[in-house]
Amino acid sequence: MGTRKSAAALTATEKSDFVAAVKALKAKADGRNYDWFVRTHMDYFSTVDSHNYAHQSSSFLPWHRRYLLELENALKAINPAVNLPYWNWTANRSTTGAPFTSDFMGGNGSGGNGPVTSGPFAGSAQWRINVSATTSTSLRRAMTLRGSLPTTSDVDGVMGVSTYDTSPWNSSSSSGMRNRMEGGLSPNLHNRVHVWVGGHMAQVDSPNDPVFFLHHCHVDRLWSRWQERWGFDSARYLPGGGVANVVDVDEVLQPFGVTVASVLDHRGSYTYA
Ligand SMILES: [Cu+2]
Repeated sequence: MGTRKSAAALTATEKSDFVAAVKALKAKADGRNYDWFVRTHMDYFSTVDSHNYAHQSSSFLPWHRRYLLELENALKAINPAVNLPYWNWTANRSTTGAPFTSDFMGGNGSGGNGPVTSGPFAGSAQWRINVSATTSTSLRRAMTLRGSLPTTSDVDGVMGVSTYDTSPWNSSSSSGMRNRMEGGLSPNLHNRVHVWVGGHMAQVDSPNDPVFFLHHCHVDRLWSRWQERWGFDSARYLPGGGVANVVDVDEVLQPFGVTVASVLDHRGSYTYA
């Protein structure tokens, strides 16, 4: 059982262990290596078998929860001490503070939408982009050029919405927690962080930036906080069943082969500090 900590609270060893495990996963020749996770996110960006598994759908939160857990397990197979850290963007809002330090995720891109110039993921010799929507082979960021980071009061507002999701269960849902968390509805917690970081994070191949996993870990932590308040049970997830092309609580999340119901209570696998 792992404990996921804030990136701002990691020790020097925890940071270097995490970076080393991520790089070892990237260097793995085949199977579920780092680039498999990038490709899977791209493949599931749009509809697969008439279902929007990963985005603009009720299953946005459970799909990414399982996706993160599979990456964390792949990192643990390399180093069992590693846990996924989260980037609390309501508290850590600087382009030079945690997690964007030169001993961890590295800093901003140069110029407009340029290559990252500091840290362990700067330049294609250290971190080569292999699976991508664009031709750039080095990691890019464009922090602060567009949008803004959500505030604590934005988060508190979303935590207070007791209904998980509402019809039509997509980016047009005009009520419910999920669309406010994902981004189709104000205050838009998740999408705007992708846009704020920019570069690869603003593209379908966003997992090429390792900070993707820290961002989504925080989104998962917020869902967990919401579940603590409103319930981890299956009845709290909507839709409950019978809605065509929407992943309901008893349907399987592909490509992982597990049901939504099986990922709702994560406390047997990991907890948040
Ligand atoms: Cu995302």
